[in-house]
Amino acid sequence: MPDYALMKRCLYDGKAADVERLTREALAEGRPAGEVLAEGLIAGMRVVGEDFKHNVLYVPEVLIAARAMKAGMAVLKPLLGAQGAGVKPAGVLLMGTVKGDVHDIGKNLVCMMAEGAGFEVHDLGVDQSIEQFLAATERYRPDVIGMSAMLTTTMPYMKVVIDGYRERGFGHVKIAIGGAPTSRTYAAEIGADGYAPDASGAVDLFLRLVGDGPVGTAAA
Ligand code: B12
Repeated sequence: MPDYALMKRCLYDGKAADVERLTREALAEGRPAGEVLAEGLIAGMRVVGEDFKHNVLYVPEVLIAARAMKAGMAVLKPLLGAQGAGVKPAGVLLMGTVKGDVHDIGKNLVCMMAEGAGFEVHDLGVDQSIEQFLAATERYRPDVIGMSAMLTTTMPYMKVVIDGYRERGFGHVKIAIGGAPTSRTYAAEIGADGYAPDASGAVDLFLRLVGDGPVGTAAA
């Protein structure tokens, strides 16, 4: 059994090389990539989040921990992709964290899992304005837009994007939202087509939206 407690400790301490090594070792022991992600990396980041909330950790430490998490995620990425590859036909997904918000760990996980489920994913990155979402929509013609926000101060921008899409004739594109402060209720309130609380829920949601949608390219 991998030492997930040690992995969490190393992530907390920002030891990227150790997190990467422990991730590789857990995989070498035959543990599934999804388990290593959940029990090691996400669980470790949860502790970081709690201590950040209670002012035990500050922004620099959280950034260093986030870098360690990314080192582990880089090892898992091809596997999370491979596990779903070819299993289900999917559509084109455009993902971005909204304007004013630089949190990208959750968004990146969603992108990885969606790629794994066979989506063609275009990741815009963080701090994305309505203009950037629209320009990328014209370029990539996505079936689904996925917006992420981690701050109560940036989540209202999701409505700005949704209203912008409806006003500019992109009303047919399905819009999904996610991120810690958002919810199903909030999605309904701002006119989004769906919400999911985590990366695997996000993939189910995208598949459903693509399957149901008028521009869907595949039946889920
Ligand atoms: C890491 C982190 C940072 C890092 C970000 C590094 C990075 N590259 O992402 C840094 C240090 C930069 C940072 C900065 C700040 N942060 Co911060 N941060 C966090 C922390 C600790 C973890 C977030 C995280 O990565 N979680 C792990 C991932 C896996 O979870 P997730 O993001 O929720 O994503 C999952 C789901 O939400 C969902 N999902 C996500 N996106 C989407 C999209 C779609 C379409 C779908 C369907 C699903 C979906 O699936 C994901 C995977 O399962 C959280 C605390 C916490 N517990 O969440 C605070 C937190 C989000 N930060 C917070 C704050 C206040 C800030 C700052 C304002 C601090 C400051 N004073 O400067 C700045 C703001 C910077 C900015 N303008 O964005 C607050 C937000 C409070 C609020 N309610 O508004 C939190 C909650 C901490 C707290 N409790 O106070 N932060």
